Amino acid sequence: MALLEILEYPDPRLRTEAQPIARFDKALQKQIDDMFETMYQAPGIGLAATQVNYHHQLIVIDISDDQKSPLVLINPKIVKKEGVEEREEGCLSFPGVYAKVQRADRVTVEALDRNGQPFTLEADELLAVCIQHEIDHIEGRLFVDYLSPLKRERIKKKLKKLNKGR
Ligand code: GNR
Ligand code: NI
Repeated sequence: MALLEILEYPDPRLRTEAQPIARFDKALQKQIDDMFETMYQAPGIGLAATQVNYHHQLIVIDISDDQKSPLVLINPKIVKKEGVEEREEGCLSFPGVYAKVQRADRVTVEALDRNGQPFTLEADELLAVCIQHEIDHIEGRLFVDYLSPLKRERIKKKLKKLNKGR
């Protein structure tokens, strides 16, 4: 397995729209394993392929405390959204940045698993937030897109300052 480099805002590659996955081969299995390793090491509760410069519709998630609930979503589609909830979000592509975002409170998502088998998942609370956050990534959207231009500008400046040190 291998750790992958996570792209950081404002890297323009984070705006790439991911392509659907059609081949469930060995290379895909390795990409999935490498993304889990990268997410657990970060640590994060989700990682979208876009964040590691792989522009295919692939998401890994694990919101458990013990790394025992890995979830793979390939070519995901949200088929139902209910309610509205505002929660604080973070993102591995925005180190140290947290902001409140309004999203659906419950979602139903259809996706393929790592073997290409279709499944449907109903999610609420943190898992629902995470699924929506990750699907945004593979469509080239970022959580700061929901903030005011002023807040977004402040975040951009903060990250620029942090990156000057390297
Ligand atoms: O690790 C993460 N935590 C998190 C917290 C609240 C809402 C969304 C997230 S996802 C984030 C990892 C990440 O950047 N995924 O794209
Ligand atoms: Ni993110």
